[in-house]
Amino acid sequence: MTTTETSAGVLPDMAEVPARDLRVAVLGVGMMGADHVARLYSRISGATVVAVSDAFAEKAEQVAATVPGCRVISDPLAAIADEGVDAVVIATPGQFHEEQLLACIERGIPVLCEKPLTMEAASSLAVVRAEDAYTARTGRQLVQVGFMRRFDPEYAQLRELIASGELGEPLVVHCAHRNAVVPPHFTSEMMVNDSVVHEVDVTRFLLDEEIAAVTVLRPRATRHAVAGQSDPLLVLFETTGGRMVDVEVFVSTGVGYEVRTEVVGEDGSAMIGLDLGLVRHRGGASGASRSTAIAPDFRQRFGRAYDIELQRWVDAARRGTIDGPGAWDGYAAQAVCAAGIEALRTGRRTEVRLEPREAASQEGTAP
Ligand code: ISE
Repeated sequence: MTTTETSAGVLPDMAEVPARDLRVAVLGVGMMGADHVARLYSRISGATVVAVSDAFAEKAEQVAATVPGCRVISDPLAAIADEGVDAVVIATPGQFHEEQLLACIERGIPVLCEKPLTMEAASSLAVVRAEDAYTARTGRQLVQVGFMRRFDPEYAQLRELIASGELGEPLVVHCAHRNAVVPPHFTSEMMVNDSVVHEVDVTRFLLDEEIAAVTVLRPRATRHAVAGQSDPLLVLFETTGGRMVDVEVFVSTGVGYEVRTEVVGEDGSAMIGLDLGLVRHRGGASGASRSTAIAPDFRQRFGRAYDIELQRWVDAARRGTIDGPGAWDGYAAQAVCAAGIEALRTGRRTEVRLEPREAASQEGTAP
């Protein structure tokens, strides 16, 4: 391996990709973590899952058994510190992310962290600053946040279309984010923090500017809403450039997973997420009908996005860096969600408090 002299000492050369696979530890193997393990094992090249960790030992054993040679390391911090681990995927509950991210930065290994980056804007900012210090010494970023929609081919196409100028200036964005069903503990706050957070990132990704203020309205609730929940919600973002984005978030539709985004510009509009795959025509006693399939949940709708996200992350991590939304993007999303929660509680328009960015390198890379 060649090396580079820096003020921090001698570092392996970034451009050099090691011949062996990236040895990955996956922390948290609930629905999302287990999905990442299966994907890394069966569809992604250049990586091997060498360890998993989970608060539920039985679950960890079960998932480890699906990958030859995979160990269970019950303490996630021990997994991060393990000499046999080159990179980490964090899919643990959000309250554990800060400590685990800081440990990855401390050890200098790349990490892909499922959203939220951390639970509050202040702790996300602490992660940004810790990584800033590492980047200043090495020129590398380590933290990538799992906003998978950026890797979805339709979102990528929409972003390119906006950037081409063909729509003129984008003025308004309409978003729908619908889940068929959510677990009984899913509160209205979670509708903002867990669901609308994706539209926060999509807005920043498509429009390339920050969100300045958030308003949340509560229409009449569905009779299927989880007890105490306001479902659906209408959320309005105002961006620093004066554009507006409305989001209908509706998490108990009983229908399927529907995520649509329409950008309206000065010279035209464009929409993604219509699920226009196979269109089927059927006859029947009550008349002929036409139908298309709707994805049941986000793992199907964004399956291709997860594949691209993980493959690109593995390729970058083998060079000791990231390729996608970074810690700053995770922090900015948390700051907007904090304003969203305040707006939900007070019913008032709430301004987003975003600290100044100190290191431009924290922006992550636009996929
Ligand atoms: C979940 O955590 C996700 O990230 C899904 O993309 C979103 O649709 C769902 O509402 C969230 O609970």
